[in-house]
Amino acid sequence: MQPAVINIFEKAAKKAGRILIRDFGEIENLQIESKSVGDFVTNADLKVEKSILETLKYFYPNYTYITEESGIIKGDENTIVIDPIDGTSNFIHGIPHVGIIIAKMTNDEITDGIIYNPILNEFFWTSKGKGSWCNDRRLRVSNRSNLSDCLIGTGLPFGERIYKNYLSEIDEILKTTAGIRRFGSAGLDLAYVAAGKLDGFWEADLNLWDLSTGTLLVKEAGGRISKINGEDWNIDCREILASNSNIHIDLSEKLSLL
Ligand code: 2AM
Ligand code: CA
Repeated sequence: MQPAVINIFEKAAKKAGRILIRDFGEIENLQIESKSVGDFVTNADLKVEKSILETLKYFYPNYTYITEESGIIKGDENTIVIDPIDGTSNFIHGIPHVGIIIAKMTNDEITDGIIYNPILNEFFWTSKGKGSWCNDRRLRVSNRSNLSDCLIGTGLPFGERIYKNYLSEIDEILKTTAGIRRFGSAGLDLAYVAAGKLDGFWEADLNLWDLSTGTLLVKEAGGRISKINGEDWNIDCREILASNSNIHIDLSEKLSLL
């Protein structure tokens, strides 16, 4: 049974998802405004976020909202984090790997969240103690324990996000695993770890809205999250290492060798 907060998030995401689908179909007509190198904000991001906020504010008028496009809307201690389109570059290029992310946080802890890909009709949800789900299916991380069998997701940096060790990280992971995937939505990548499709995932230089729901999805599906060096993750961390638990220490060691 979905908790009430998830029902409300589902309502908001599915309504906004219709706007996203319509604009995805008309991608060529979108006016694109440049935010910074390689990062675009589209009309769709703004429209989708506006629609989500409209629905959520009806049910939770006094909450605090942290959003990618509208910034922070200050309210009480209950906080909702929103990413209207995670995978904006995919969206702009007509690649259907995108998600609407909504998460609830209390006392700096993520307690509930959803990621909805309206194009593939995949609705991921999770609540603390209630497991992780995609549509009607309960999710469980993979059971692989040899790195050499494992498929690992990451997000390659670009533009201003380039950092010193990224090529050596990739070199180390390519040499010791079954390969790397780079899908372009950190939220869905974490959902794929929860679903057992990816065995692990790491990325640096992210924001809370990218990571919010995904971190709880992984934990509730039996996986593990941490900083890349293995230290505890918290909502102020901009990086993530997620895995099926079995390979967590191995992965962290490979990525911290550098
Ligand atoms: P977005 O699509 O909502 O922007 C892909 O590597 C991941 O990084 C996505 O989750 C993407 O979220 C995020 N991302 C893209 N550009 C970024 C930037 N300039 N700074 C931080 N995160 C970014
Ligand atoms: Ca994002």
